[in-house]
Order: sequence, then C-alpha cells, then structure tokens
Amino acid sequence: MKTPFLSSLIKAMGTRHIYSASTVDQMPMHVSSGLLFGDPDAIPVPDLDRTDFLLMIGANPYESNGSMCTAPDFPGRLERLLERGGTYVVVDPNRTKTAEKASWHLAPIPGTDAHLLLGLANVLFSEGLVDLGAVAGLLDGIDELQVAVRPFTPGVVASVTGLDESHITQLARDLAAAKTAAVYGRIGSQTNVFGTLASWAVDVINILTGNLDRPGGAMFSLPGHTATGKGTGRGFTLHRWTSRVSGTGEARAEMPAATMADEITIEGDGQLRALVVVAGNPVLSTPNSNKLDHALGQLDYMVSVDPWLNETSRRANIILPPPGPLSRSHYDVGLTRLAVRNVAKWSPALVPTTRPGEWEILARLTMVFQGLGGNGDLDTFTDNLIAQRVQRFAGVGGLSVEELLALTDGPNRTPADRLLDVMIRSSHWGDRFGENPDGINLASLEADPHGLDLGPMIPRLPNVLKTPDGRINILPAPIATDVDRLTDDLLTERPEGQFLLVGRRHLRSNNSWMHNVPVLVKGKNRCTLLVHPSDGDALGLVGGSTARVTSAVGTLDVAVELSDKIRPGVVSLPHGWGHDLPGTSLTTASANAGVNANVLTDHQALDPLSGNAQLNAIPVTVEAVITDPAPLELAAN
Ligand SMILES: Nc1nc2c(c(=O)[nH]1)N[C@H]1C(S)=C(S)[C@@H](COP(=O)(O)OP(=O)(O)OC[C@H]3O[C@@H](n4cnc5c(=O)[nH]c(N)nc54)[C@H](O)[C@@H]3O)O[C@H]1N2
Ligand SMILES: Nc1nc2c(c(=O)[nH]1)N[C@H]1C(S)=C(S)[C@@H](COP(=O)(O)OP(=O)(O)OC[C@H]3O[C@@H](n4cnc5c(=O)[nH]c(N)nc54)[C@H](O)[C@@H]3O)O[C@H]1N2
Ligand SMILES: [Mo]
Repeated sequence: MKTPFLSSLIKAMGTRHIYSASTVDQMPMHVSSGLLFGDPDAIPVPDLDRTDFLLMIGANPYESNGSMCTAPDFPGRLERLLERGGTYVVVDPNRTKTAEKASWHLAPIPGTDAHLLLGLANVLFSEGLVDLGAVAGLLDGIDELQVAVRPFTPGVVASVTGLDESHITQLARDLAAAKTAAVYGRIGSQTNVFGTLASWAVDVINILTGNLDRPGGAMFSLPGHTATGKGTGRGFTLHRWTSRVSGTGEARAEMPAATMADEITIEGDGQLRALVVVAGNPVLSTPNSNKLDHALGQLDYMVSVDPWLNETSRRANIILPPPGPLSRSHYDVGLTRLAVRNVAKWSPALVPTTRPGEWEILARLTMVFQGLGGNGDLDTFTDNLIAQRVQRFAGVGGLSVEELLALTDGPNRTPADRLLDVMIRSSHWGDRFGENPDGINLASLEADPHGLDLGPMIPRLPNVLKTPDGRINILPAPIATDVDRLTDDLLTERPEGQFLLVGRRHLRSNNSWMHNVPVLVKGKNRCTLLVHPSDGDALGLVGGSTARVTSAVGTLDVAVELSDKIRPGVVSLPHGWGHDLPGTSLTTASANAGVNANVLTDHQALDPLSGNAQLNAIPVTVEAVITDPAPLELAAN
C-alpha cells in the first residue's frame, strides 16, 4: 500500500519503472481479484473465527502469523478452530509446525497448486457438488469453467501433484460437505509461474462451494476507513504496456521486480539509469540477486530511503534514514483491509524525534523532482497534496474541500493524519462530519488506544464489486488463456534427478532485516538446507555437512539439516540471508551471514499474468561438497 507521499513521488518522477515487493509476493492476488471483482484490492480473507473447514495452501502462519489475512495470534485462532470441532487441512511439501498441528496434511510436489485446485473443481462438477449459494445470481461463465476444468481429472492431477487420487477426491468432498469452508492460498502457492491461476482457483473453489462472502467462508473485510462501495465501477485493466526486456505486461502499473537488473544493464530506449529505493532490500529479496547487485553498481545515481546500511543501500549515492516506527503515528490503511474482523486502530507517535519524518523525506524528494528543490515550501506542498486527495470526498456531510480540511486541522496532526481523518469520517463507519453522530473519527480512535473492534466481517456483495456490469465472470478471458497453458503443463515431463527448492520462514526473522538484532539471531544456525534423510543417503549428505546447490542462474554452498519433514525430492532454504557482502554496516548480521537463496532464483521465471517471480519450486541439483579431505588421508596413513 503506497502512502500519499510515496504516490506523489512516483507521479513526480514520471516513470514507468515502478517495482515493488508485490511482484515477489501477492501480485497474483491483486490480478485475480481485479479480473474477478473489478477491484485489485477486493481480496477475500478466510473467516478464521467462524469457519468449520479451512484449507491452507502454501502458508505457514505458525511462523509467519499469516499474510494477506490479518489476524492477531493466527495460531491461537487455528487452535480454537480445532477446539470448536472444526477441521483445518494444510497443503505444503514441508511438514511445518502449521502442518504438524493440522487435521490433515498433504505434501504435494511444489509448483502444482493450481493443478490441484482445478482438480478439486473438476470433482465438484463431476460429482454434482457445486452449490453456488447466494452469489449464483451474480455469476457468469460457470458453464465455460466446467468445460475448462475437464482435463483436470483426479487421476491426471494425482500424477502431476504426487498426491493420491483418492485424497484429491476426498478433499473436494470434504470441502463441499462442510457447513462452511474457506480456502486460503499464500506464498508457496503464488510465487511461481502459475501464481495468478493458483490465486484465482482459490476464489473459484470458494465460489463453487457457496462460501464466497458468507460467514465462515471467505469474506471481504470492511475496516474503519473504507466505504461499502457502489457495486459497479470501471473494472480492472491489465497489461496496458509491456516490459522492454521481458515482454511481461504491467500489473497495477508495476513491472516485475525480477526484471530490474536487465532494465539497468540492457541498453536502449527507456533504459533504467537512476533509482530511488524506499524500504526495500532487493539485493537479497529478488531473483538472481547477484546480477541485480552488480547492475545497481552501474546506475548513474541511486537514493535509498532506509534506516540500515545494508546489502542494497550500500549501492546508493545517498541514504536518507527515516526515524524509527515509534516516532510516527500509525493507522494501517493496507493490512486492515485484509483483517479477519472489521477494525480501526490509530496509534500516536511515542518517541519524539527532531529528524524529518519519512513523509517529509518523500515530500522533499518529490519537490526535487518537481523542480522546486529540496528546500521548497513544505507546508504549501503538503496542503496541496492533501487538498488533492480530499477532492473525492467533497460533498460528504454537505462540506466543501476547504471545509473538510479545516475540520481535520489540529496542532499534532501530521498531513497524513489529516487525510486519514477525512477517510475515516467519510467511511461506512464514520461520523460523516456530524451526519452520523455515533460514527467514528480520528479523535475517537485516539481516545481508544487499544483500537476499535467493529465486529465480524459482514457480507459485502454486490456492493464490493467494481466491474462495469456489476457481475462476476468466474472465467475472465486472460485467465481462460492461461488455463490453456496449465492444461498443457499437465502433460509436461518432469526431469529426473532434479530437486525442487522451496523457501521457509522463521518466527524470529522478517525477510532480510531482522538479522542484525542479536537476540533474534542467537542460537543454532537457521539458514540451513532441509534435505530428506533418504535423499541425504543417496547424495552422501549428513547433518552439518555442506551441500552445493546449483540452479539455472547460480550456485551456493550451504549447511545441511536432515529432516523427514520435507518431501523427498524437495529441499528447503530460507530467504533474506547472505549478509557477507562488503560495504554494509551490519555487524551482527555479517557474523551470522548465511547464504542468499535468491542467488538461485531465476529472474526470467515469471508468472505471465502478474509478473510475479518464481521463488518456490526452483529446479536445482544438489551435491555433497567434500570440504576437508586432508585429515582423512592422514588418518589412512
Ligand atoms: N516471522 C516472520 N513472519 C513473516 C515474515 C518473515 O520473514 N518472518 N515475512 C512476512 C511476509 S513478507 C510474508 S509475504 C508472509 C508470508 O507468509 P506465508 O505465506 O505463511 O509464508 P511462509 O511462512 O514462507 O510459508 C510458505 C509455505 O509454503 C510452502 N511451499 C513452498 N512451495 C510450495 C508449493 O509449491 N506449494 C505449496 N502448497 N506450498 C509450498 C513452504 O514449505 C512454506 O511452508 O509472512 C510474513 N510474516
Ligand atoms: N527466495 C525468496 N525470496 C523472497 C521471498 C521468499 O519467500 N523466498 N519472499 C518475498 C516476499 S513475500 C517479500 S514481501 C520480499 C520482501 O522484500 P523486501 O521488502 O525487499 O525485503 P525486506 O527484507 O523486508 O526489506 C525491508 C527494507 O526496509 C527497511 N526498513 C525497515 N523499516 C523501515 C522504515 O520504517 N522506513 C523505510 N524507508 N525503510 C525501512 C529495511 O532496513 C530493509 O532494507 O521478499 C521476497 N523474497
Ligand atoms: Mo511478503
């Protein structure tokens, strides 16, 4: 979610070179929601607290606390789901903690979730289990979908996914039989070349089982700053322009983060020569990161807005460090839209700072790009920006933009807070500047430091839709074309002797930037390659020995951890490590450097619909590295 200041900076830069972590993460969800519901931000979230049956695909909330599903104490909520007699099923090639506690764990071959989900759809159709429920009247394309999933029979899908045919059938029947059910797919299922299809197919199963938008199913959250919507809109457009280096189309005006290195190094019109990085460490977090690291070194100019001198910011000509999170007020505009209850929470800045806030850094950078200079008049700039943003609320409570702004002014209000106040007061829950006296505003949130619980999610169809006709086409044209690609993939031969590399997360880590905090990295080495003992035997690897892992783009040596939790033929390595590059000032992190998994991920392996990178199911070879043969020879003598 871009803040108004980041958006204005991007606009002032006037560039199509826009990249973010979205294309190494959840862009598939935006694209599938855009195509289905007309709004890339209308993302259904599982109703964790009320569901009877939860199917989780490629997510490990016991470590991650969940993602694109905002739920304080996600694991506790799963435990309560089981306690009330519910079921949760995990699909993951690794028997994670989440999987270990599950009612049922299925360990597929990585990269086959879209195939599996369409296999479930196939069973629902062929066994007459489709029950659309309340959304039936809004849906188009069901017959076309039924035809499209015909090739995905449980038998064919079993051979692609490595799962039992009977398990696939059973899972579909269980989903259909559950009083309420929700399917939830995340990183493991979406960071691959069929990512958008996997995301779309999650919604498809929720729709076919009558669980979209019903309590206990997958619902649209309505946090304190949002309106219910009109039920129609301009719809979603995709691929309005294409990348000159990869041919991939834009998604939400973004280009694939994986293509940044080529954009910098390949000469020609539109070559990327200068970069502003805000809160990103792509040298560790994006594919073929060695290549990107070298490419950053070739830029004419680079700015990093980041508190750390890390692997990426070390490449910058100038680093502008923002003050820490406790020195700014906070209301989460993005992640509350994905919360499992309707909520609103604002917290004030707690620690005073004399340094410019991040919003001011971005505002001054924007003024530089606007030709006003970094020392331009900040007040005028922010007043104009906020006034522009408030335009769309003109008329709320019968007030003009000027009147709205006057009502939000206050001695300790940052510009972002003033805008937020207008959003909250104009929302479904807001006081509408007096029209709705029981409604909320920023002052009422301030008086409630623990935040407001506005209740469980409520059905939002059809209002949440932004499609031009106010309907849902379950098989939008770009998806239909991509299903053909998936159908062809059913017949693709998988090479022998190859391992598939997947990632994992750990509770005490957060991508790349928690490794310089001693208390979070102490203890045993966590940056290990998980190898199944049977594969270890075959390869001559034991716990603690070194494996050499080689992919299409890179190679690295890493310590082995044997584990029967991982599916044979699959190896797992966490990301965000590899802190041994010169020129950083990360003392603790460099002493616990680990290796960078993204040395192995391929910048050219992309999901064509979303531009999302393939970060899981990477084909690799694994071999033992003989690190120290000399002592053995001595012993023989
Ligand atoms: N402690 C901690 N919390 C975090 C983060 C962190 O780094 N540390 N990162 C945050 C971020 S940015 C995000 S996006 C979220 C992500 O949150 P999650 O989506 O829960 O991500 P992971 O914990 O990586 O779990 C992904 C799982 O997918 C499995 N997997 C890999 N490949 C496949 C596949 O092809 N199919 C299936 N079905 N499974 C597969 C992996 O084995 C792994 O268990 O976590 C957030 N929370
Ligand atoms: N192989 C593999 N790669 C992955 C993933 C995977 O599962 N496997 N996961 C992917 C996912 S889901 C994601 S989201 C990306 C994350 O990719 P990135 O966002 O690039 O990675 P982070 O390590 O989260 O970097 C955050 C940066 O923000 C800085 N920062 C912290 N606080 C602030 C602040 O208040 N202001 C500013 N301006 N900066 C701040 C940190 O110092 C750090 O440099 O990684 C992706 N990469
Ligand atoms: Mo992420």
